[in-house]
Amino acid sequence: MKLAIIAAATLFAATSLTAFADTRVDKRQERQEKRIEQGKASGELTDKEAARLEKGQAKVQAKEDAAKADGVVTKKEKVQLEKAQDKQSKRIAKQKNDKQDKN
Ligand SMILES: [Ca+2]
Ligand SMILES: [Ca+2]
Repeated sequence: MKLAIIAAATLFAATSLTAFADTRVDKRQERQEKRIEQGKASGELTDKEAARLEKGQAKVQAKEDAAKADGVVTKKEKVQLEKAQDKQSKRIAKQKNDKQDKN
């Protein structure tokens, strides 16, 4: 009986953690990572450009971690994260379409 309760509690904790991680912000973050990877592979991004963009990704991630640190991502924090991602998205697009290619 006790074990069942612990198991249920553990499952619940794991499920809510997954739900928490499964946010729009995370999905966008993942997509942006892929866009950078793709840009590296196609040569649209030079190593320098890619490194800079990766740094930007890390910054957004740090912002996300900070927003989550107190256990609540408020509406305001969400808006700020989206804004940071919008900016990052534009930077990726710009670097992929500028004249500096690897090839
Ligand atoms: Ca480029
Ligand atoms: Ca917060």
